[in-house]
Amino acid sequence: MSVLKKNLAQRIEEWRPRTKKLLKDYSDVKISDVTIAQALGGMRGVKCLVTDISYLDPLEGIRFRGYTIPEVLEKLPKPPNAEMPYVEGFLYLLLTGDIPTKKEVKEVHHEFVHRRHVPDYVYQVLDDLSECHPMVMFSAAVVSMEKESIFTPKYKKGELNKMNLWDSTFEDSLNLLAKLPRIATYIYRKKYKNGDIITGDPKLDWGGNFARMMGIEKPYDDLARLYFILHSDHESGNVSAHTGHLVASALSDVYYSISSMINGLAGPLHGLANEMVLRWIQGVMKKMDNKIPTQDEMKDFVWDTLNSGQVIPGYGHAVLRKTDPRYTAQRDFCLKHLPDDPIFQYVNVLYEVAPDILKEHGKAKNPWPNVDAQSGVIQWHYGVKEYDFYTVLFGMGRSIGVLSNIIWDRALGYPIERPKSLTTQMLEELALKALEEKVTEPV
Ligand code: HAX
Repeated sequence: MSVLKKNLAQRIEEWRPRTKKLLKDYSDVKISDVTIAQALGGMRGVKCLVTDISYLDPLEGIRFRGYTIPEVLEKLPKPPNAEMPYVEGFLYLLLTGDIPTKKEVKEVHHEFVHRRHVPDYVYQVLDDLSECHPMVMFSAAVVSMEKESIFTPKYKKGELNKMNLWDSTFEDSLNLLAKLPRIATYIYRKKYKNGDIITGDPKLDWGGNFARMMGIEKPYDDLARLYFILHSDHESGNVSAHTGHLVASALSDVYYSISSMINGLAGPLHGLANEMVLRWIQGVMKKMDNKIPTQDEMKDFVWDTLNSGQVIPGYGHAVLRKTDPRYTAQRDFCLKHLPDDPIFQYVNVLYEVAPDILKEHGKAKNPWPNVDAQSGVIQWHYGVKEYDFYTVLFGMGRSIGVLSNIIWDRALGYPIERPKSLTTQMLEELALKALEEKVTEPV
């Protein structure tokens, strides 16, 4: 058994009694009330999911296993001469909660190398779908590999029980993750580089090999590592993470679950926002004839968008109430590596004016930028100018977090998800009852 799997098994054994005790002794302790606004409003703020992989504080931003983004970037081992940590080490952290040693990271790397072969039929699927959106290709490639699942045949043979469900889920997850850099870069090179495919180098780490197969020079490898880490997880309630968790809760294997999570990520209010940001910025650039706008000029563009009933892409968030630290981490990367990039200048001017305008506009609860406001500009700078591909990159990163969650969901025996629906009439009756109770309250 690999070191990662052995340590994970130990953590699971240690953790299980905590979940069991909560269920046995405290199952009726209330953690949330649900209002009509929440039932009709996308369940905002309803506390009804549990994950220990990451936690999103509205004012502080994301912590992965208790570590902030700067802490993760500082503490995790890095490849030689690299600025950013190994994705392999980050996976180790998400799964076990421990900062791995370099030796442990190397072992995960070897696991990935050993599992990275992509079956021929996947290339056939990708070739056949090469006229489709890259997210369609990505999702289809993942689900086409369902027949590789180790979990599903074991389940059918009756070999799985609540104690060992996680084991074959772990195997499927590592097999899938190991193949993602090859699949994503094949999509990119097939679609946008005349099918000129670049072979991988097993000596390189997940992020480094991805950069190589994209055909992009340093420091794109560091950017890739940073990007995948930042996009991995944002606790469980966002559309992609929740979809992955939900589908997996029916014990669909991870190929089905990750394909579904990719489909959720494809929407413009979620993962596709990074593409929308760049489209918006470049629309402004065109109108400005590439001249960097003054703050006043940028204000006019922002108001024009708002007045036409559109959202400012890359701004706002359902949970966050400050500048997304994932935005800040990418901004720091830009300040170091591409401070003079013209699109980055636009992103900066937008940052200077948009929050105040959104506050004045008075609708968005969070006027600050999110992760997507900053990610497209870096891709563009390094030559990835095909917007449609950006969400595939997001999907690669998000797979790391969602798969870690699914493994733990299975380890802790989380059941099939099944919230309860009400009808509009029932809501009206509840509203009336609440009104009557208010009227008859003693003064
Ligand atoms: N520009 C203009 N209006 C905005 C806005 C923005 N950036 N963000 C929110 N609003 C509006 C909403 O459309 C909503 O208007 P209505 O009442 O007319 O429906 C109102 O403000 C209240 O919305 P909210 O409660 O602040 O935000 P939600 O939780 O409903 O939605 C979104 C969160 C991220 C979807 C939203 O802020 C948005 O559409 N932002 C732009 C798209 C974007 O950047 N998405 C990426 C988010 C991060 C992510 O998931 N990445 O994958």
